[in-house]
Amino acid sequence: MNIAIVCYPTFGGSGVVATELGLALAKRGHNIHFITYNIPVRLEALNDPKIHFHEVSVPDYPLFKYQPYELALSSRLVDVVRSNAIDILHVHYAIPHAYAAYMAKKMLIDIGIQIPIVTTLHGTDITLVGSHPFYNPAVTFSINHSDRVTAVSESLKNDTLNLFDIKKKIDVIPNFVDINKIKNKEKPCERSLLAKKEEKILTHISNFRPLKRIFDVISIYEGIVKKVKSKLMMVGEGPEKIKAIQYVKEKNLEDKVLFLGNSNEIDKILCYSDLFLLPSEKESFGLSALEAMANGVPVISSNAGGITEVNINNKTGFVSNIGDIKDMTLNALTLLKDEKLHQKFKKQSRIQAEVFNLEKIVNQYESVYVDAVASIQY
Ligand code: GMT
Repeated sequence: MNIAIVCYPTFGGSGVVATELGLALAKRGHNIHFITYNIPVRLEALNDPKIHFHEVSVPDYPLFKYQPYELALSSRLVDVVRSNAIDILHVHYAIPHAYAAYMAKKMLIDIGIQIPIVTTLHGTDITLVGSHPFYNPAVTFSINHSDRVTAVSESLKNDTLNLFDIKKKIDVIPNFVDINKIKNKEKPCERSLLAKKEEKILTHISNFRPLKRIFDVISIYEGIVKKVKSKLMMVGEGPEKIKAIQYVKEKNLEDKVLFLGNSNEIDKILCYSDLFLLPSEKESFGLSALEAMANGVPVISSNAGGITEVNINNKTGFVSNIGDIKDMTLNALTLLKDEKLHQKFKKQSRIQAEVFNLEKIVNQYESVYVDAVASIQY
């Protein structure tokens, strides 16, 4: 098939899922056309003849206070679909992608082309931004006018049904991880550059937005480091980072809390991590937690959204109420102080991650595509 994928090209989860999906589909022989405003961060394979990138540019015009990205995107979609005989348009993140796709679909009908749209809902497009009254009608409309709709967790599906007036069936297709890629990389982890032999390593990866509660991450670590020699790796970039660095300085923890910035080497960092911390306020799935588990890293998390569909309490880690720093600290200490239990949880994390192995999930997307193409009435 010729598949067009629209996503955000950033380090956020939806862009990562869209990119990894495109790469996996290309390996299966499909032609993949990414349409976005920058090359997606995990897209290293532009030399693969099956992968194509189409940039969306929005020319600056002084009359506009806000540049009309969705207008430029929908025009670009028309152009790419027409020139590349695209069979299916898969948009990740409803805002404004599903809306732009609907406009493109209508424009294409005018020139005799029928194209099915698959919309994948990722999280904040529903739970935070999309449900705002300013956007709600447009998001509801775009979802209801997609040919197929998928959500990355049961929790996100339920949130969507509760927050919008949805007439469309929503299929849950969870996020995925390439277990074989991780297994093939397995070799001794080079942790000596970051921590001493006797120190444990705790890791947090996110885009440092307020809903990730990165101050909870640091507070949990403050409780841990009093009892267990350890370091905290903070991976990512985002609005709360500067404040967090300042806080760490004030607490004299600069030599213990390392801010590593954005990284394309997540597996390398996770390979030497002992625990992963994810105390989010909202989290439709928690892809970073799944990536941690696939690397055998147990997760200490909140019970927000779909996290509990990934991190199984008392098996792959522990789950606490949002904001319950004390409980999360005690849970982390339980694992860090009991080597036998820690090893058991590491093994169970790897096993649970297999549920979300890439092959299985990509099959599900492929069958959604086949159905969507078949549903188009000529
Ligand atoms: O919050 C992020 O890290 C980015 C955000 C996005 O939309 O790009 O992530 C959402 O989608 C991810 C992939 O499906 C999920 O794993 C995250 O849980 C979800 N984030 C939230 O719901 C806050």
